[in-house]
Amino acid sequence: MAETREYPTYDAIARRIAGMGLAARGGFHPGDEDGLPGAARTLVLVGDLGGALWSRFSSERRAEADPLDAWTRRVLEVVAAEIGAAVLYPFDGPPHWPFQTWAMRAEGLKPSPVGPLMHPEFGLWHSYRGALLFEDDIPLPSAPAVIHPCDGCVERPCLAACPVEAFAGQAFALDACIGHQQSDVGETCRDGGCLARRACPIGAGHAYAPDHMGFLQAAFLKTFGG
Ligand code: B12
Ligand code: SF4
Ligand code: SF4
Repeated sequence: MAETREYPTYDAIARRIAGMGLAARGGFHPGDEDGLPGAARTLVLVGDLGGALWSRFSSERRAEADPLDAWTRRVLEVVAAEIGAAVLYPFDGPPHWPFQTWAMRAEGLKPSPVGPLMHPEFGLWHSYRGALLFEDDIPLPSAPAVIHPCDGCVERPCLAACPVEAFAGQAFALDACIGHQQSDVGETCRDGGCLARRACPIGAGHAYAPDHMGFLQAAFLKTFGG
């Protein structure tokens, strides 16, 4: 007789990853059109809220290339094996898995004018670290009706804060941002984190710690700075 596996509940998944500083960020039941590998019937997003992963990552990080991504793979692979899931990562690719589209679907979030999705509590201080795929229908919480704070934000201080107006055009001006960060006057963005993100009042109390901000900017420059 074929072996049957009991799949975990959504709450059990959330509890299992919470100890790693990671959060279950909703999910959905994919169809063929999502082009996922295997026979995936449930996708659960895994992410960070307000830099909660930083302390656990800091104590477990190793001297290796892309340490946060490598740590993420280590911890999620262990969990996935335990609970019968496969894992997809936002940092694999290109082509990249559409994590922001998945997050809009799973949690009802919408993009801010500076790119990252806006979370009503954590503002711009959250991210995605993986997606767990299950070949079974796991009941999921429905995507909440989320208030989008940007809709009522008249002054939009995020847009005015960038010293090189990287958000003035149709697309994010990546070269201008990188050029500024690598220049003699780019220290504030480079070491303290993106000024546009820091100008947003929503979730400001959840802003990442200075060493976390500096780490992310350094990783960004390493990946995209040439
Ligand atoms: C390539 C990439 C970049 C590129 C290009 C970004 C872009 N906007 O295309 C660059 C280098 C510019 C970049 C920069 C940053 N990125 Co980036 N990036 C990615 C990455 C690896 C792939 C994106 C992608 O092409 N996906 C494939 C496409 C097909 O799918 P999709 O993303 O779901 O695309 C849809 C939606 O995103 C939506 N969409 C995206 N932006 C917007 C904006 C508006 C106004 C609207 C209406 C829709 C919309 O439209 C797309 C089509 O349906 C993702 C991780 C991932 N795998 O998604 C991170 C990711 C999007 N980045 C992220 C972050 C945090 C940043 C930075 C803030 C990094 C930093 N230094 O702090 C900056 C922000 C700059 C900016 N203003 O956009 C986070 C966003 C988290 C969040 N809260 O939403 C992600 C999800 C990584 C993660 N691990 O969490 N990034
Ligand atoms: S400053 Fe206003 S418009 Fe900009 S991200 Fe924050 S809430 Fe949205
Ligand atoms: S890091 Fe600095 S230069 Fe780049 S988008 Fe943010 S504010 Fe602008």
